[in-house]
Amino acid sequence: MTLTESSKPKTLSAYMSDAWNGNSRYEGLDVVIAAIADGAQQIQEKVQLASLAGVIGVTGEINVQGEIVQYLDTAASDAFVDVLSKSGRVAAIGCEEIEGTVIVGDSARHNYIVQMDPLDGSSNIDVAISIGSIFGIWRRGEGEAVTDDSLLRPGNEQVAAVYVVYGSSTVLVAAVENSVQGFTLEPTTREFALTHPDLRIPEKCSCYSTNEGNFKKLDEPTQKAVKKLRDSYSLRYVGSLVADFHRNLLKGGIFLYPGDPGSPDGKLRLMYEANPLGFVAEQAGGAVSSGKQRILDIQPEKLHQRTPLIIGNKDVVEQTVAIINGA
Ligand code: AFP
Repeated sequence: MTLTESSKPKTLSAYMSDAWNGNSRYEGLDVVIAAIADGAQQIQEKVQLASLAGVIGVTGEINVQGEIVQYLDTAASDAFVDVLSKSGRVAAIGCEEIEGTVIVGDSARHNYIVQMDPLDGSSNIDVAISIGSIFGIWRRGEGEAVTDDSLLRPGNEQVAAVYVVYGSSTVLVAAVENSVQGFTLEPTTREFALTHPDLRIPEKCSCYSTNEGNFKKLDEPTQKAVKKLRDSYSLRYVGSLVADFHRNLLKGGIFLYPGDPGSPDGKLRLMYEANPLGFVAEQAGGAVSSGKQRILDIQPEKLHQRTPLIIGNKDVVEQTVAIINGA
């Protein structure tokens, strides 16, 4: 099938320019998201090569499974720090792979703060399963000093969130207030094209996603909540948060990684997993909770802090949280 000029989907850059041009709230945001799209293309190529690395030994450095994972984690972190720094719009970056704050610049143009998980689900790399990258984006206050603490902002102050899934296709989802748009990488033009406009989580929840292997560790009310989900929905669990979340956003579903008495804060990270995906979920009509409160209202204390995460269809998240709290 040949697409005529008029039937071609909008590119990411055309979309951003049409949607945000002249809106001071999003001044320079297109540059930040274009940088993320650029980094994502670099990582997508490396992820595809990684599947070959174990078999044909692409380089001496990346011929063992663990080393491929480590190599790609570092490569993704370096690539995104590089493109975001060069964008000229980012003042500071927080990253799963980096202990402290990466301070980039403090001119008036450096008006965004970004928190990222550059390669989510990396233990799935060498088995050819979808993985991804996640970004939360905050505005830096006018004239605000850029310090190590610049990253400690609650999720409810995010102005945008982006994630990328490297799967059977490469998809970039970008959310701002009341708007979630999905773009697919077109391999011949190397452009992201608007394929999933105005995403809303479907009314009907069709599946639940959780690590069932952890069931015995859960406290009794959380076990009750999981049992209720088992009785109501199909189980779908990839083990890459970004891939599980993306499927649930498109098809309806709930993901939960609760805490347990041994690890009350669960496994997932507040700043670059729960907050950005929570922002996307809410803009798409869904909900996000730690089991105690809305994720986006948590005041962060540490860059790499963990949180239990319950995210997806609003009614099912609310029902699950109620059961966890003794209903
Ligand atoms: P890896 O990056 O170590 O693969 O962890 C992925 C992850 O942070 C998240 O993407 C998954 O949802 C979750 O962990 C899976 O954790 P379990 O393996 O404990 O189910």
